[in-house]
Amino acid sequence: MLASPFASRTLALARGREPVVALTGAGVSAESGLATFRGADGLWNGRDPADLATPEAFARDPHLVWRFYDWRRRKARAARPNAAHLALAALERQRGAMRVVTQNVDGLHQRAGSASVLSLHGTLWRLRCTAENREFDDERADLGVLPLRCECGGLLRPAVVWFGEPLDPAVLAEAEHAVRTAALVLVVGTSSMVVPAASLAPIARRAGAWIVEINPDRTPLTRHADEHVTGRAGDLLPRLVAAAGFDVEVA
Ligand code: BV8
Repeated sequence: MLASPFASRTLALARGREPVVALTGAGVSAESGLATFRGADGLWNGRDPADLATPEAFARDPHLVWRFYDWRRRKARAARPNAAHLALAALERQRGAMRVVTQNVDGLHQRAGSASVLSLHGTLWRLRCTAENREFDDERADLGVLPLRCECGGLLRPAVVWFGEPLDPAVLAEAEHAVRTAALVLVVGTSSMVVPAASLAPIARRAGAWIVEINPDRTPLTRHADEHVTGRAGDLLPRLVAAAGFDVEVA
């Protein structure tokens, strides 16, 4: 077996019984073919995705925003969980005492079998009626006429957290509790630029957690991490899980 690129303390904690949290971002889904948020064909229809993921954009042009989200749903449905998603699910299943806290809305952690996913920014697979403020699951492949409307006539929107919108306080409180009580926090595939998600790793570190960043690049978190392992999540996470003595599912 290849020597593990991970520090012995990382392996000891991964092998141990104390709680582990995996904080993930778009980079975990990159190897499933889903472009990262900043790299999200950054030229989606000539626009910056972040300019489309706002309530102002939706109020201005709900049809355009719905075309963006319909495109993202189609890409996410066609994608398959990759070795990174499967490795985290395998670790949770065999080790226990583990949570995935994700910024992603694609649903791939859940499809990989992770059972206790905290979705900080909601999901593509739920809709909200803007008139009734009612949410419901919707996994349809074909959404039909856009922008989507509720039977009540109100505009439907994706049940995701847009820029400028608050996160669900209960979800954020649960995520903060998870990182405060974790012994090991794996920060995987995120540029650590969007708050409050990016504040979770510093909270964990102040509470005494061992912070391991897995990313091909450096990020604003890198110099605060106890360990930065350079590389792809789909390569490194299975190696971490195997080096910690657990079986890894094949992608
Ligand atoms: C809020 C859901 C308050 C929708 C998303 C100025 C300064 C500081 C902060 C702000 C500011 N102006 C505004 C803010 C706040 C703002 C913010 O943080 N802005 C940023 C841009 C500065 N935050 C908010 O608005 C949040 N809300 O603050 O509310 C409030 C309180 C009360 C009342 C009213 C308001 C809400 C933020 C949530 C926005 N929604 N997504 C959707 O997805 O469509 S954000 C979206 O972008 C993602 O969810 C994610 O959070 C973010 C993208 O980040 P990443 O996931 O990290 O992806 P990225 O592409 O950036 O990086 C990918 C990484 O992977 C890279 O590092 C790359 O190297 C790596 N990688 C690539 N390949 C691989 C890999 N790693 C491993 N393996 C690979 N193979």
